[in-house]
Amino acid sequence: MLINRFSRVLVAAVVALTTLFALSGLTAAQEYGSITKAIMQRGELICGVNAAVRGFGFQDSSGEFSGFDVDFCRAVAAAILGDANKVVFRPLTAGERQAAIQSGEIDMMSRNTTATLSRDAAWGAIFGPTLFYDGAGVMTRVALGVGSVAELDGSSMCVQSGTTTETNISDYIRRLGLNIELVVFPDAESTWDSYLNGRCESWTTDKSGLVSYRASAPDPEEHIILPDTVSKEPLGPLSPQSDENLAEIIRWVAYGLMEAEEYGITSQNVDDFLQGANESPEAYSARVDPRIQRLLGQNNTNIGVNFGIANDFMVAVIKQVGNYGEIYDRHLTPLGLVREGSFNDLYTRGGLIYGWPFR
Ligand SMILES: N[C@@H](CCC(=O)N[C@@H](CS)C(=O)NCC(=O)O)C(=O)O
Repeated sequence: MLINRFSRVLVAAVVALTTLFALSGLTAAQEYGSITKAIMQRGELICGVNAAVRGFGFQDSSGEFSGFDVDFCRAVAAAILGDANKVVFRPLTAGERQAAIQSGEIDMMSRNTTATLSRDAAWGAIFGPTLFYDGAGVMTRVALGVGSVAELDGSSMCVQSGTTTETNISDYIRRLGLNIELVVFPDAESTWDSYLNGRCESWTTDKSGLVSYRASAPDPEEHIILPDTVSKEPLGPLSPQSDENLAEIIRWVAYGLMEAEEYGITSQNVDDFLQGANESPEAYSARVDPRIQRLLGQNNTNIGVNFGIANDFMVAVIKQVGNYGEIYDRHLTPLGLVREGSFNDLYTRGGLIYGWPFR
């Protein structure tokens, strides 16, 4: 009797679990990652972002976050939860990043963060694809009449702590045999204000950050960004290494945004590429490129189900957030960050933005 009841409970549990995996598209061997599961149960993605760099991650006076990196969090929320608005943004300074990713306080980070070997190892993170290829640079006052970092010999330079910039500029100064005093500040505002107030003759950060701050300066034309590129700064999202499921979702959202741009699929026209309710697979295949069918998870393709999310997750992402180019144009083009001819152009136009195939 007891054994009977026990086996009935066991059978019911097995049936329930099998149904759950069948519905989610995951097999028993690939259970949801713990963070992905928590995001689904909570109904919100907690994303660590910048609050101080216009165009990338910025919090306005009403508390709203916007920017290129912020939109990537929104894209991941659309992929996992079907709704780009289901994000809680956690503002992080440079020095707060490691603890935030290690403590589980955030699910992921999308905040002008450079992928490096030591961060990969020490932060316990998985870096996603590079979304913006950058390099550190130096800004100085036009009035100094300086044309390169070498000409700043004997002066002082403001830099923010907890950044790759801090170590990269030291290496660069040593390499050029210069005597430049580095003055270190804990956040972007104090670094920028100190430079503006004349504490340092120059300041250094990623060139994207320099462009962003210069655009908001009271007198932009009084500051120049020197031609030196101090380092490589591949900027992209990251997530804790304890959840490979989430890291895969992040990776494929990033590549999906790039593929969408490559195929000319935008937030405005994505519906034109979907299979009609009464459209046969043959008619649909004659009308829409099979690469696009897969990107959009149409016509019995196995796409999002591999990660336990909506098979057509890229439809929600593109509809609600746009493709890579739309996101770039919305936030970075207005800053004056010219995409054409840069590393951040699509590979079909000579850049490095190259989405892996949805096959
Ligand atoms: N990419 C570099 C630098 C990123 C960084 O934190 N840059 C500064 C200067 S633009 C910043 O965003 N500061 C904003 C803040 O700390 O509030 C890194 O990953 O270390």
